[in-house]
Amino acid sequence: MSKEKTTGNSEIRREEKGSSPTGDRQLAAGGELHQIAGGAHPMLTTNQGVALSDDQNSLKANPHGPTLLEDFILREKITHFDHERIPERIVHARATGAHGFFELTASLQQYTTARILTEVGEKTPVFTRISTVAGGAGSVDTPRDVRGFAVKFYTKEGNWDLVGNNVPVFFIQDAIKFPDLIHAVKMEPDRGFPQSATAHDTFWDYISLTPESMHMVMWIMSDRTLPRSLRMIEGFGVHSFRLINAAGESTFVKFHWRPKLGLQSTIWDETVKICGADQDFHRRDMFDAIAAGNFPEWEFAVQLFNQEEADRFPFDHLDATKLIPEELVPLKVIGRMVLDRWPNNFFADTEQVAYCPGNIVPGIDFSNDPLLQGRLFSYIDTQLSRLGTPNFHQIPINAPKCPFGNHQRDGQMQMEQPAGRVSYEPSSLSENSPRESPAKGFHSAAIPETGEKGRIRAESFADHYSQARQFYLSQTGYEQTHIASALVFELSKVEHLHVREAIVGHLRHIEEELARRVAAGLALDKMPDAPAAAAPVREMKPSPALQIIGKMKDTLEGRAIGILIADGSDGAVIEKIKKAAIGAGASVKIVAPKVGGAKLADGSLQAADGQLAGTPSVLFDAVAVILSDESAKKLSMEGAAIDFVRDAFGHLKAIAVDKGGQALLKAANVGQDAGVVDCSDIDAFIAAAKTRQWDREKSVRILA
Ligand code: HDE
Repeated sequence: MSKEKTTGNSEIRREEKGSSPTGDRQLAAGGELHQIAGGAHPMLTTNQGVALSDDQNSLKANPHGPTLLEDFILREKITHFDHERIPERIVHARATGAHGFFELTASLQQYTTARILTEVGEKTPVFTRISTVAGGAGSVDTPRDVRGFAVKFYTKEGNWDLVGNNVPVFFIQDAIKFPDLIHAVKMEPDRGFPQSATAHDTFWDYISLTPESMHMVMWIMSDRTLPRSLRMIEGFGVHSFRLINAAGESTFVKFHWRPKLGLQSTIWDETVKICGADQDFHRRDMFDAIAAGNFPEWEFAVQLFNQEEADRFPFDHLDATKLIPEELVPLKVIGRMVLDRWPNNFFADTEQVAYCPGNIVPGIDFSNDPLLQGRLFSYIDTQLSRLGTPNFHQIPINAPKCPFGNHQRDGQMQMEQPAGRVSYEPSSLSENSPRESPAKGFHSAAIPETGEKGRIRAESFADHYSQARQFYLSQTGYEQTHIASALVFELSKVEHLHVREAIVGHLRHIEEELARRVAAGLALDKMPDAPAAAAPVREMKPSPALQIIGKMKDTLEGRAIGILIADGSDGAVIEKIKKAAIGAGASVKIVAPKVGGAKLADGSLQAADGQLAGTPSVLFDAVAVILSDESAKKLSMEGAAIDFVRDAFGHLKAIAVDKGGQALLKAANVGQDAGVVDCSDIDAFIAAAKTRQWDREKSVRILA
């Protein structure tokens, strides 16, 4: 190593001289074994396996001279870097993925031959990817948006992909409308904003002219689109599928995921602030939970029904803007999914995974839902453009874990080396080339199809408002208020008055009182006319299963509690709160003005998990504020401390305080109610922390 080249190298040189705990021989890229002189690290090589002597300096003609084109090491490294990104998904680009398993707990043998649904106790590996829809790959985790909920089951009979959402219905009834919907929701093409938001003109313009989306609009304006954690969302296969049994009989099925931690959402003001505090809020939450061994878990359930039952439903189950109320067809829990392993590499798995609703296994089949039918084409096509080759199934995350093989050959990035002369069938030249399996292979359900061909929408798809109304009327009063307020917020961002009015017109079919609240929130001077409805609005029985609040669990598991402390705080009180919160299943973080910690009343140092300015109360489900009088005084001059308690109160959270904490609340002008608890009453604090102080909301913000 010549002297003038050592700039920036000293660290590396030192490491290379260290002793090797793992032995000297390492497998370097390219598969060749290299001897490393006394080092603990594998040799750094080019992609051709050539060892690098210097990765800090490019090749120059002289110390101050030009860089030489001959530098193949520089060119290889930069070229690879230039090509690191692949086209991101046109939708669902931003996501969190994890490995895990599915375990069947009840057999569906009566209905299907699929082994994954009949072999009780079998654990099938899965990879699950939960996404937002509208934003790009680098967008934030917490916009108001639907969450994609895609599961790849690596079954013994091939891969089965259940590519669903956290909302059981969809915006549109026919796949041909999807590009328009997505163009309308994505950032507006002339200005390039807003990123991952529905609150803009083109989205609401499109919606106002698409009455079939009204049911979905109710769902997206509810707090379902503001999940507290990805571990606290439901998942739905959305479409009806078919199960086929050994006798060839078919039963319709809808698939559901139900979170073990129950449902929980944030509220809008909190969501906006979370976005500022931590853009990776959901990804980090999932990563931390898995790292801590708190594995996210869902129950898997089905709704089963036959054609005769379907004929009696007051809606068409092939219309993806409709759901089947649980009260009409109860859910049967048949298994569970546990996510217990974070990918080794985000790109390799979460980015390269290629789901396709067309990936199904023998014993499962499609329904005629026209949205599903269109999806069966779209996903393979999009993977070709994203991953660039028909061999994307060979990428480890996409490859089946059961034996597979056929006569498809060659193509870009072919990783296999099939031997022999035969790459076709039928053939008589090979003893062991793959053949059809009439008995075990995939069979489509033999469903007779009759009728006239045409670009037709079934008349049974015409009712666009009844289930939207049912959804709204099924909510608690708090949730109805949030829906109304969300509509006011979103439509207030819409510049075109006629679009605001058109939406309010639709709301009149859903519920007159909702339309009035939104019209008042927008200060419309007169109530817009409702558009003509294609079918009369039916009264349907409210379905409490559609609520979030009704599905919250009485637990602190998976929830987080923040304790704000400063110099002089009482260590015994902090310890007591911590113990009780952890005992109830919560994780606890200490927040202090300085990250190194605070000097407690007894002189000991309490380390902090987060610095106050970077750890606002929006990151917690409940907070405690334990302060000496002097620190309370100091912090009452600190905006971050004032915001900490004001936001906790404003976001309806339980707050435990000692005398100093109470003083900070007073300085922040924060009120008192049953959710503000003295720290001596730990039980009351824990009970209050398990819920939100819903009644408080009307005292902290103006709602529609
Ligand atoms: Fe998708 N959708 N979609 N979608 N979708 C994609 O495929 C499409 C629809 C869903 O984590 C794309 O690989 C069409 C409904 C999820 O990788 C694309 C239509 C539901 C994911 C595509 C729909 C979904 C996607 C983009 C109307 C819920 C993410 C990237 C017929 C049941 C999967 C990709 C992942 C992704 C097309 C409607 C869920 C372009 C044409 C309804 C969870 O192929």
